[in-house]
Amino acid sequence: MKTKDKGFNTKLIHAGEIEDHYGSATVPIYQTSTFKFKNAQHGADCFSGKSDGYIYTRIGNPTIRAFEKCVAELENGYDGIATSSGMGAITSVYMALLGAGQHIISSDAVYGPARGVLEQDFSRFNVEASFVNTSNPDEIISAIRPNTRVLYIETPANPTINITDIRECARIADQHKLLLVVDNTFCSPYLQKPLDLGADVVLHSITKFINGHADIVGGVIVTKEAEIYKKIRHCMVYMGCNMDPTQSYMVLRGLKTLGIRIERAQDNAMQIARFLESHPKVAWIKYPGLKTHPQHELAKLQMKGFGAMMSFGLTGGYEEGRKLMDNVNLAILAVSLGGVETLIQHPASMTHAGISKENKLAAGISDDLVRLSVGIEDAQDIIEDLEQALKTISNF
Ligand code: LCS
Repeated sequence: MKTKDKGFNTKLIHAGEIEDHYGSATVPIYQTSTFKFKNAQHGADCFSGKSDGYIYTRIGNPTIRAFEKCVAELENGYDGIATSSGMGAITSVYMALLGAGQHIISSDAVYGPARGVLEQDFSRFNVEASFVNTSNPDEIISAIRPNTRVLYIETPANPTINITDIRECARIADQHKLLLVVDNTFCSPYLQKPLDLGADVVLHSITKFINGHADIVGGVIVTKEAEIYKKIRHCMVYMGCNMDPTQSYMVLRGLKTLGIRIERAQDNAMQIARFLESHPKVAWIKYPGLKTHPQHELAKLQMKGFGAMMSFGLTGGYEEGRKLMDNVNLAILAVSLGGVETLIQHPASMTHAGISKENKLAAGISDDLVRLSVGIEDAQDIIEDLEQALKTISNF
């Protein structure tokens, strides 16, 4: 079925659908590593691109293609590339778009390993990286060098919930001939469409909202144009960062409910943010839906809703934050995010532990920061859980 002119929720259910031999209503799992050629000529045609037949699952597979096509439609892009993990997506993009002697500007607050791999690994190949507060366009402009090729942003950022103006970044990127890459994990295409706002590449850890059920790890990249798409696909295939057919099947299933999951999770998140905002033991809270968020107006402009992610600090600081996490019952103390279950974690000692204390502080990742990924349970139950856990800690 053609879904290009259909609504987002219809696309979630039908985009990327394939017609298989048996008329299967859902996309089947083609759990095969390799595909039969009809004859030697067919094999040669598949390799030369004259035939679009499948060759080998690292290169392509019908279940994986269904997922890639679906997300490409959701992001209004040219085509999609599914990867083994979100980091597989990020490193494939870095590898494809950067070379020795070139420079990337990245948001300072990004998922820890997205920064760590540039600092510790790509640096060994003479790729230079600057980390700036991309919420301030002047900082981006000041960091541009003659060898800058890529502007990489995460918005809202993990875990500071800082928001970066995608349109403004696209304008800067255009002017300075940079490629703009946006990690859209915290929003999913339901809430934010970076390619429509001028980005060249959008990527996700599908481990989060896109799959939504905390049962698989994966990633996806969507590009605006064919040329960049080919470069990234080449790197992904040659580095072997491909998704597996069963992973693709799982995420196609999880994806179908993205719209209703996000609507409910962000409705819960707003109620929880209001509860935390007025609690005497909460020193500060960052949630895009609150007027106190410094980029609340920007969030209204570039996001369709405020999402389900928030961070907050306690008046008692680091130690009391840890105590809070030890005393929640319903919220699960775990890293990751974007699932149907509420998760709580402490980035300074967990997801962002690999970043130096100095860089963490400079990026706004304070020791007292607690991150909450709000699930789709009943809001009142989540609030009651946080309330009882907050009672166990001291108020300083
Ligand atoms: N981008 C963002 C914004 C992320 O939050 C993560 C993972 C990744 C990329 C990498 O994706 P992965 O390879 O794990 O699929 N974020 C995590 C987090 O906050 N806790 O655990 C993983």
